[in-house]
Amino acid sequence: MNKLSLLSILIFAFGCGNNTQSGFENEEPISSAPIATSKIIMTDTLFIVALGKNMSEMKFNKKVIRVPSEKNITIALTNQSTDATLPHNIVFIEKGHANDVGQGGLSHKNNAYVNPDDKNVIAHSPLAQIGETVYLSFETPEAGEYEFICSYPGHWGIMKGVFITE
Ligand SMILES: [Cu+2]
Repeated sequence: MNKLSLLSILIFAFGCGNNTQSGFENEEPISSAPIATSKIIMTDTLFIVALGKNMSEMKFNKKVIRVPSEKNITIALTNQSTDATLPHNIVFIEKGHANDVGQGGLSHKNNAYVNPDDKNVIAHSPLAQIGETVYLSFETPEAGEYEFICSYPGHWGIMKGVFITE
């Protein structure tokens, strides 16, 4: 392959990447509607966005994440915050344990503020800095109602939602 055709491929790939990014920007604003109205296929990726200019505005763009139970899924979390002091992650947890998980993660900065031994944590993403997208693949738990939070210090009381597997 000569250098020119390699360059063309790189430009093409970069162009596609930009198109994908603009798709994120067109995400609907926060809504109480479930993320999926029909069963998603196990190879599907769910795109979640963290938004907000400051700590009082920060939020996930979904209040409810509904997925099949006991399936491998991938979550893509994009941090669209505009404040560089607002890294975010997404942590799927047992219902009612947001405060336990958040407090327990405070001393685990090097593990995205999640205690790796916390039995109330189902799965968690890395931290996404502003403008970044991070990915998390995991097998969803048995059918039931769970929660999701951002475990970054001070965020879990505000950045949270319901995680339903069915
Ligand atoms: Cu956060």
